[in-house]
Amino acid sequence: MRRTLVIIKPDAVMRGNAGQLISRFERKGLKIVGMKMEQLNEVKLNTHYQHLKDKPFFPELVKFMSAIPCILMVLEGKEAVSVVRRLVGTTLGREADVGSVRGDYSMSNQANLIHASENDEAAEKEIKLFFKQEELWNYELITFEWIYSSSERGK
Ligand code: IDP
Ligand code: MG
Repeated sequence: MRRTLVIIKPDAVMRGNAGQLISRFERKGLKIVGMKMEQLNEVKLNTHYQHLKDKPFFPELVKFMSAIPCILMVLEGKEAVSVVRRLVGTTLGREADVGSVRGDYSMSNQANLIHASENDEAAEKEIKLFFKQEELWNYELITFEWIYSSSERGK
């Protein structure tokens, strides 16, 4: 099983979409192992969006992401990183596949409701950046028995 970081961005919180978005992850069969609300500061956003620092839209992105609190989640499942990226859809909401979060809710290249880690390496770094060890919960999700085959669960 793998873990990935999801941020429900300020636009989704402000538009009242958080519950519906959390539901999408639950109904897919992902396990919530961490969840909290936090207003992200510039220091953390500089680290998180390091790869975009030289882009002209970077200052606007930081302003948007720090405007109000976000909801941060860590989700667990088999190949969780790529599964969640597909559920979220491509960056530009206007062109994202219908059925994906961005395809269903977004018209924008910035206000696209959700951040999801891009690969396993990024997920590990991002989870460390936003969550303390004691904020990640180890519990058995008994529905996994009905979500996966026994060989997929490694049992
Ligand atoms: P991703 O969120 O799909 O992984 P990235 O390229 O990593 O996309 O960009 C991070 C975030 O920066 C995007 O989700 C979006 O909010 C914002 N962003 C990306 N490209 C643009 C742009 O061209 N204009 C404004 N904001 C952008
Ligand atoms: Mg990205």
